[in-house]
Order: sequence, then structure tokens, then C-alpha cells
Amino acid sequence: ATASAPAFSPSSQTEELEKLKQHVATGLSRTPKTLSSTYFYDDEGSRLFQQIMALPEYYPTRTEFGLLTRHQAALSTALRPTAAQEPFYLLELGAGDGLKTKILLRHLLDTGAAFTYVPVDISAAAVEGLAASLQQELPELRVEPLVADYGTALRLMASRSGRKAVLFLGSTIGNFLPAERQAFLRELAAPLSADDRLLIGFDLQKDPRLIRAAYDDAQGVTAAFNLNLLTRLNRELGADFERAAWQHYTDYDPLSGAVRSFLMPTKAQHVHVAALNQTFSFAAWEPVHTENSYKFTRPLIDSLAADAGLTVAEFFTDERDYFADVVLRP
Ligand code: AVJ
Repeated sequence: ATASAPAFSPSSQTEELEKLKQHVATGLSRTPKTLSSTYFYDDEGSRLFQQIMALPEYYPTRTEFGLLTRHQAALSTALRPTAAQEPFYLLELGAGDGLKTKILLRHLLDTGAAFTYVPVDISAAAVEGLAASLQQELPELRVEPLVADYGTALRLMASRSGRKAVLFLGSTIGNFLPAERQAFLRELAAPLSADDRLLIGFDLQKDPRLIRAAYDDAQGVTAAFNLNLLTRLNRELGADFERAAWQHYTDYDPLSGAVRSFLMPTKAQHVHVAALNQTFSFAAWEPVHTENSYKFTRPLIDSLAADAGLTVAEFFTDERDYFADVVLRP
């Protein structure tokens, strides 16, 4: 593989730290307290998420994997330019381990598509691991890894000529609140030309018990994933969260379609954050909201697309209708 060294986002480490400090200062000062799931993914968080994807309760990854396998030919056709030899960029936001994407990458290579794969992730470890494994498994693939947040990656790519197919798999779109989701999709859609495509994975509404179990597994891996945020704040901001005094709690609301995850202090406590020179007080069982994982319906996806000026070109689902991979076009 012609894998270039990962390009790093122009925002420096100090800027990242400033963002985190600002985020924590704001989030822990408001009522109810909030911290964002975007901060789950330090190297340890990315490792725990890998474990989550293999859990028996966590159906989304397995389901989307099956779905991509089943529809690989139709998906590849929908994503690549109509002129067979026209080069294009296949940009993936939040690439992670790329296990699902490899299905499409293989199929595109086998059918002679000329493209450069640009995996984008905020975890350098994830992107580097992926680039290394691709070098092994798909030596003929052209890879340009990019360590950046999504906004930065999109702006970088918008300035390059050539067609783009943008992948946003795994129902990561479910992490946005409805208003943020609309704004994000408009931001994604804005730089697209008529022949560009978007492929987005949406977890669908289903038996609420199945959904809830996926976010509260028996082995406690999801709990560790959520609690890792406290460990991260202790390490990066010199906070003194006592991890044993916190629990993971989650619920699913079938009306809004939202799984919400919380960090719950089991007793009243004060937490000092050295980097902010500030102390935050928590009442016993005062929820700190850390994540939303929205579940979708077809009408919701149609209106989301329409709002961003996009059309649903293809709508692929698995045999149980658990998950959808949707191709959108301007
Ligand atoms: C990576 C955002 C798709 O919301 O299902 C898994 C993250 N959180 N278990 C999801 C997650 C708890 C996951 N996404």
C-alpha cells in the first residue's frame, strides 16, 4: 500500500487541551451537568469501544457488518463514479478499526475502482493501527490517513478536486442531538458536488429492551467505557474523581428514540480540577449526562435528508430491519 504518514489536524495539542478545559468548565457548571461523548475516545476509550463492538448485546456493529456484506455490490456501485476509471476519494469519518469498511474497500478494489481511502479519526492510535493493517491486508490500496476532527477533515477535503464519497458508519450520527444532527448534515452536504455521495449508518428503532441492553451489557464493558471519561479527566486535567464512587446508568426513551447515558455519583462529593483551579460539587445520584445514542425511523431519515438538501438514493437494511445504511446524494 502507498500509505503516507498520517496528516495531523492543524489544531495543536494545547488547543485540544484548552477545548477540553473549556468543555468541562461549562459542562460541570450547568444544571443538569453534562460531558460530551466525543471525549470518550482517548486511546483507552477506543480500545474499550473495540470490546463493546464484540459484546453479545451490542448488535449494531454485527448487524451493519452483515448488511454491508450482503449489499456490497450495490453499495460500491452507488458510491463510485459512473466512469469506471475516474479517480475518487473515499473519505471515512470516525474510521475506527475499519473492519466494516474493508468489505467495501475489497469490493471496490476487486472491481477495478481507482480511489484513495482517507480514514479520519481523532484517535491517532486508531488511524495508525488501521493504516498498518490495511498495508498488510490490501497492499494495493492507496491510503491517506488523517488525524483530525470531522469539521477539519471536511474543510481539508473540500479544497481538493475530484469526486468524494463520504462514509459515516456505525450510527455515530446518533450521538448528536436533533439540532446538532441537522447542522452537521448540512455541513456535510454543503461542500458536495452533484456526483458526490454520502453513506450514513443509522441504527433503527426496535424492541426497546434490545436497545437498552446494548448500552448496559452484563460484563460491564460499557460501564468501563463511560467511567473512563473520569480517568481521562483525572489524567489530563489533574482532577481527583474517585472512580469507585461513580456508576454508569443508561435508559432508552421510545418517544424521542434516545438512549441516554449518565455518570452517577453514588454519594455527595467535591471534585477538584487542578487545570481549572476549580472545585465542582455533586449531590448523591446527581446525573452527569455523557451520551445520547439516537435511534431512527425511515420518515425521520427522509426528513433529515430533505432538510440538508439531500435525496435518499438507496436505503439498505438487514433482514430484521435493525439497521440502515443509506446512500444520500445532493
Ligand atoms: C460509536 C456512537 C455508534 O452510540 O452506539 C457504544 C458508542 N456508546 N456503547 C453508540 C457507544 C456506548 C456508539 N457509537
